[in-house]
Amino acid sequence: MAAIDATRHRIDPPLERIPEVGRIPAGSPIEARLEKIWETAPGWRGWLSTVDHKTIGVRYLVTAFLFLVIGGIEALFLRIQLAGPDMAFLTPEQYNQLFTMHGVTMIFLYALPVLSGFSNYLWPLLLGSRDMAFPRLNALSYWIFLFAGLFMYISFPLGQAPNAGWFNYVPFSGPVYNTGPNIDVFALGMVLLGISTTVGSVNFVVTLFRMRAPGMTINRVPILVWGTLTASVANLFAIPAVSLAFFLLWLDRQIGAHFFDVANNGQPLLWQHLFWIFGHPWVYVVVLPAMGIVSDALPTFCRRPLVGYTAVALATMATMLLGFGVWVHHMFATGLPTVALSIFGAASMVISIPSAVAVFAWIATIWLGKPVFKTPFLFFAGFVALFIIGGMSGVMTAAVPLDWQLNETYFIVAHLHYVLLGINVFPVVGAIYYWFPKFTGRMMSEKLGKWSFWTMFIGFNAGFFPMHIAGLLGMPRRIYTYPSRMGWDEVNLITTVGSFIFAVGVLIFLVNVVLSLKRGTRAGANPWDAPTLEWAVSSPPPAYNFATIPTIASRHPLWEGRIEGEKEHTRTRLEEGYLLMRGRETLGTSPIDAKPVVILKMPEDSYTPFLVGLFVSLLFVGLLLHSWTFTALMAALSCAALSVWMWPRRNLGQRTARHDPASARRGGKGP
Ligand code: HEM
Ligand SMILES: [Cu+2]
Repeated sequence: MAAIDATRHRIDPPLERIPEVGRIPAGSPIEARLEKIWETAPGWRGWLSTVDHKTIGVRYLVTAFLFLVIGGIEALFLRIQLAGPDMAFLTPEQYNQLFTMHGVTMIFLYALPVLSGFSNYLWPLLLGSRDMAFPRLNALSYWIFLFAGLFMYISFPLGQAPNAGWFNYVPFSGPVYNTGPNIDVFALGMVLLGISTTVGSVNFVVTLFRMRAPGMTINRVPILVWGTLTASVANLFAIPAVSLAFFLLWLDRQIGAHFFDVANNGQPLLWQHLFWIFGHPWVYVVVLPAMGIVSDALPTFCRRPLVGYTAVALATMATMLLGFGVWVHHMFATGLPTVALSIFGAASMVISIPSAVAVFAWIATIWLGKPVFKTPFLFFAGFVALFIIGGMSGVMTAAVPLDWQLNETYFIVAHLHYVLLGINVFPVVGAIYYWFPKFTGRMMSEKLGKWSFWTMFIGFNAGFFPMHIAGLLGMPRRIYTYPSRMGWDEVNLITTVGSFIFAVGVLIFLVNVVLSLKRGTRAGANPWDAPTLEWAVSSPPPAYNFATIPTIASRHPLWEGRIEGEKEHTRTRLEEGYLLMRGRETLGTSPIDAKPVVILKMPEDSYTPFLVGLFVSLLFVGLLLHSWTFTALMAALSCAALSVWMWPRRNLGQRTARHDPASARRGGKGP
C-alpha cells in the first residue's frame, strides 16, 4: 500500500477520479467481472472484431510463419535448380519470379511481421498495461498486412508474379522491359503494405510513451521495447521513401510519367536512392527487435541480468541513427564520386561499433552467468555466433574496392542470409520456444527442441557458408543456371544439401509446435523463472492482462531481492494496485517517469478495422485492374467505414483533469 500512496502524491496533474487501490484475489468475482469487460465475443463475430493485442499478436505470428514456409519452399525450388550445372528444372522466367517472390516474402511478409507479432503480444505485458495505445489501429494494421500479402501473391498462379528482384531496379522494372502486371502488383502491394507498417509503428511509439505501468520509467523498459521503438520510429522516416518510389514507378508504368525514364530525362539512379534510403534502415528494422528479444531472454538462461543494459539500449538507437547514413553502400558500383564512396564506406564500418557493443554484452552475460542449456538458450547462443560471421562479411563489403569485386556475387547472398537468418530467424525460433508456454500454457518438447536447433544450425552453416566461396569463385547471384566448367559444381551441391537439412530442422520445429499445442506439459505462470513482467500473469494471460495495475520498481521485477548488491530498495507491487474496471480502462502515464496521469478509456471490439482494411485493399485491386468505378466505390466505402469507426462516443471521451479551471467551472463530475 505504501508504494502506491507514495506514487499518488507525485501525480501531476491529479487524476480527476482517483481510482481505488487494492487487491483482487485469484478466483474472486471481480476477476470474472474484468473478464466479462475485456473478453471477445465467441465465434466469427469475435474473429472479425477483436482488438485484443494478444490475439492480434498471435495472428501476426501465425501469418508470418505461413509466409516463411511459402518463401522457404520457393527457396528450395531455387536450390534444386542450382544443385548441379545445366539443370532445366525451372525456366529462366520461373527462376526470376521465384527468387523475387522469395526475397519479397521473406523480407516484407515474414521478417518484420513476425517481430510485430512478438511486440504486439508482449509489449502491454512487458510494460504492465492492458492493451496497446490504439487497439483498433492495431487490428487494422494486421488486416492490411494480411491483405497486402495476399495481394502480392495475386498474380503468382497466373505466372505473372513480380520478377525484378526484391529491390526492383529500373529500367528492368519499368514499362519498356516489363510489360505484364508483375511489377504493378508489386508496386501497389508495397504501397498498401506501407499503410499497415505506418499505422503499426505509430501505435508502438505512442504505446511506449503513454501506456507503461507506474514506475516503469524509461530506463527500466526491456530491450525488446527499445528495439521495436527504434524500428518503429525508423519506419516512420523510411516508409515514405519506398512508398513514394513505388508510387512514382506505378505512374511511370501507367500514365507514362518520366521519373525513372532516361529517354525522357528521368533518373534510374533516383530509384536506387529512394529504395535504399528505405532499404538499409529496413535491414535494422528487421533485426533490432530480434536483438532485443535476445537481450531480454538470454539473461533468463544465464541466471543474471543483462550486462550493460544502458550501453545496449544506446547501441540500439545509435545503430538506427547511423543506419540512415549508409544507404549508398548498396550503390558503390554506380559510378559515384570518390568522396561519396569514402564517406559511405567509412560510415558503414562505423556502424559495426554499436553492434559490437551488443555482442560483447551478450558474451559477457553468458560468461558471467551460469548458463542453463535449454533450447531457447541454444538458439540465442547460436545467434551470437552467426551474428559475428554476418557482421564480418558485412564489414568486408563496406570496403569499396572489395565490394567492387563482391557486388552481385553469391558472397552477398551468403552475407545477407547470415544476417537475416542469423539475426532474425534464429532469435525468432528461440523466442517461440521461450514464450510458447506464455502464449499457450504448455511447454514445447526439449528433446525435439534440441534436435531442431542442431539440424537448423548445422544445415544452415553447411548450406550458406559455401556461398561465400561460390561468390569468391565469381558466381553471380540471380543466375538460373551455370555451365559445369566454372568450378562451381561442388559448392552448389553442398549448398543445396545444406539448405534441405536446414529445412528439415524448421520442419522439426513446426512439428514440435503442433505436438506441444496438444500434448505439451502444462506450464505455470513462470516456467523459466524469468525476471520480466509478462511472467507475472497466468499462462496464457487473462483477457485483461493485469487484474490490478502493477507498480514497478526495477528492471527485473520478478527477481527482486535475489540479485547481489541490490536488496531492500526494490519493491515492485504486483498483487496490489489501481483497480480500474468501469468499462475497458487502463492507466496512462507520463512519457519519461511513468507517473500516473490519466485513466484511459479503451475502445470495444469493432468490425470497422476489418472493413476499412478490406475496402482499402479492394481499392488497390481496383487500381490494379484499372476499374475506376470500382476504385471510387471502394474509396467511398473506406471513408464510410472510417466515419463509423471515428464516430465520437461519450463513453470513450477523455476526462479533463481536475485542475483545469474551465472544467471546474462547468462543475465537471468525475467519470
Ligand atoms: C531454407 C532457407 C533459405 C534458402 C535455401 C534460401 C535460398 C536463397 C537463394 C538460393 C537465393 C538467391 C537466388 C539468386 O540470387 O539467384 C536467395 C535470395 C534471397 N534470400 Fe533466401 N533462402 C532462405 C531463407 C531466407 C530467409 C529466411 C530470408 C530473409 C529473412 C531470405 C532472404 C533472401 C533475400 C532478400 C534474397 C535476395 C532476393 C533477390 O535477389 O531479389 N532467404 N535465397
Ligand atoms: Cu545496407
